[in-house]
Amino acid sequence: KYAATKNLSLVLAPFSGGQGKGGVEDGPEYLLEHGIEKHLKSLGWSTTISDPLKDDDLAAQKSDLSDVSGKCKRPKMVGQATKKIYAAVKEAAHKGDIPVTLGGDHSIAMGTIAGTLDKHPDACVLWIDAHGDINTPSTSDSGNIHGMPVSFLMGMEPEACPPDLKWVPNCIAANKIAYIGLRDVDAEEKKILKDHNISAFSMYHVDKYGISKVVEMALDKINPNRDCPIHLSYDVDAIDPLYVPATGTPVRGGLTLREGLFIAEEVAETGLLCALDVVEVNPALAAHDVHVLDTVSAGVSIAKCALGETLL
Ligand code: NNH
Ligand code: MN
Ligand code: MN
Ligand code: MN
Repeated sequence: KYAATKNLSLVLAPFSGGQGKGGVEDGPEYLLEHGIEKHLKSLGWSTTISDPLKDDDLAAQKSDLSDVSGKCKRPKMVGQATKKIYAAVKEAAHKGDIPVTLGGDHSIAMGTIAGTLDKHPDACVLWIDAHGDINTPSTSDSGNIHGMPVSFLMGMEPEACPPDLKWVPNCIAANKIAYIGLRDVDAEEKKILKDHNISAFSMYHVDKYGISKVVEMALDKINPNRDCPIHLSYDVDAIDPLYVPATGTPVRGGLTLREGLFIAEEVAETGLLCALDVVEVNPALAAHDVHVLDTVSAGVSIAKCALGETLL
C-alpha cells in the first residue's frame, strides 16, 4: 500500500500543558524505549526524529500560575508548544514524509492537524477517543485545553480565543471529522456535535453495528470516495482501561484492544493515511509496571497497525 522508500517523521511532543496531570510528557520517551522506531522500520519505513520542544523549559512554563485566559489554563504554554509542533509537522508533510507525532496530551493535535491541513487541504480527520475534545473556552468545565482542540481547529468562538492560540487556523470543516469510541462527552459538547452535524460514533454504535461497520460508516461520512488523505488522531483512552490503564482520563466501557487496533488496520488498508498522532500515554498513572507495559505496547501497536502491519 505504501511506497517502500517512504519516510516517517517521528515528531516528539513531550507535552502536558493541555491538562493538569504530570507524566504524560514522558509518553514519547517510553514509546521510543519500547522500540517504536525499530518496529516501524521493520515494516519497511525509513525514519527520522524531530524534537521541536527540545529547547523549552516546559516544567517551568507549567508552574506559571499567571498563564490563564478566561477559563483556559496555560493558553500561552499550549499556544507556543503547539505552534512549534505545527511547524515540525508541516515541514515533514511538505517533504513528503508521514508525520507520526508521539504525545503528550491531546492539545498537541492543534499543531499536528494544522500542519497536515497546510500540506493536504482536502484531508479528513478520524478522531479516536472516549471524549469529544470539542469544548469551547465557554463550555469547558475543566479549563483544560486538551478537551478543546477540535473547537479551536473549527474556529468556534473566535472572540474567546486566547491570544496565544490565535495562530491556530480554522481548518477542519464539520463534514471532514468523524469520531469513534466516544463514551464521556460533556452535555454542551453533545449539543455542539448535533448543531454542527458532526459524525460521531459512540460505544453504543460499536456495540450495535460492530467495529467494522462503524469504521466503514465513519469513512463514508468524511471520505465517501476514499480519495482524501486521512489524519488519524488517536487518543489511547478510546481503548478500555483494562488494556490501556495508564492514561489521564480512563473511562470504562471502551474499545477492546483488538477493536482499537482494527480501526488502525482499516485506515492502513485504505492506503490514505497521511499523519498519525498517538496521545495521552501517561506512564506515571500506572498502579504498577504491568500497566505501564500494557499501555505503552498498545501505543506502539496502534502505530504499527496504522502503518501497515498485518497479522498474516
Ligand atoms: N471533556 C473533559 C474536558 O473537557 C475531559 C477531556 N479529557 C480527555 N480528552 N482526556 O480526550 O476537560
Ligand atoms: Mn483526547
Ligand atoms: Mn480522551
Ligand atoms: Mn459544562
